Amino acid sequence: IIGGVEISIEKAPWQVSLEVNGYNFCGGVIYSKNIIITAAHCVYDKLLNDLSVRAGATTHNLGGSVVGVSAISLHEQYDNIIATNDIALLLLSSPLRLSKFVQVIPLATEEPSIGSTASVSGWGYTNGPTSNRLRSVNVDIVARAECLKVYGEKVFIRTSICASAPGKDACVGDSGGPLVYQGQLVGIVSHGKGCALSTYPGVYANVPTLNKWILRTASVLHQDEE
Ligand code: 4AZ
Repeated sequence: IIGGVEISIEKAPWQVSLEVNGYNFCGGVIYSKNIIITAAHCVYDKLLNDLSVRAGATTHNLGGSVVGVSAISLHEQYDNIIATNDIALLLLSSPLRLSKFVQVIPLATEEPSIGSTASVSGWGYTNGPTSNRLRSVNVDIVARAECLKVYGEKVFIRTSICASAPGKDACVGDSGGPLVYQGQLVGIVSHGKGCALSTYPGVYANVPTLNKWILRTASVLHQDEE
């Protein structure tokens, strides 16, 4: 997170840390007590047995509760070269215990209007002294035409949404984490050219346009578990 502030997990209790061998490498979002939403590029090359999810922790790699992953569903149209449809669901091997620090977030069904201020959080690169604590920053929803112009129609598709603010952005390591507007999940950190470059907004998986995919895929995962 570039240009943000430290927050405690109670301010973003839907945020989780994805870990391999106890090491944080991406973020994720609590969809239900059994299902995490993340970026496909975070998990497409991972072995199930190596992956774990830490919930309820402010400091990455410390505290909260750690749970294993029993299944991964990648978006069928995820493109690992250009990161379109960069979304995946993880089925947890045991349910999360919800608390003040561990909460589900509802999905937005409509895109916020241009200029709406949303917030993004994570343990990623800060462009400053490294912090092990969760950080958050406010970014504004950018007009689709603007992102189409800079990223092109192959990369910036209907299921993408972008956001930016001067000196503020998500960055490496924040991928898979939440973009939140009015208490609802509107995006999943995906990619961008650099971080906080003035002409290149951050690109997110567009949750309102992926809503049906998330519901359908989650219901299949929930069934598989029974
Ligand atoms: C990354 O490499 C990454 N500025 C994530 C987000 C952004 C850029 C890169 C957005 O994981």
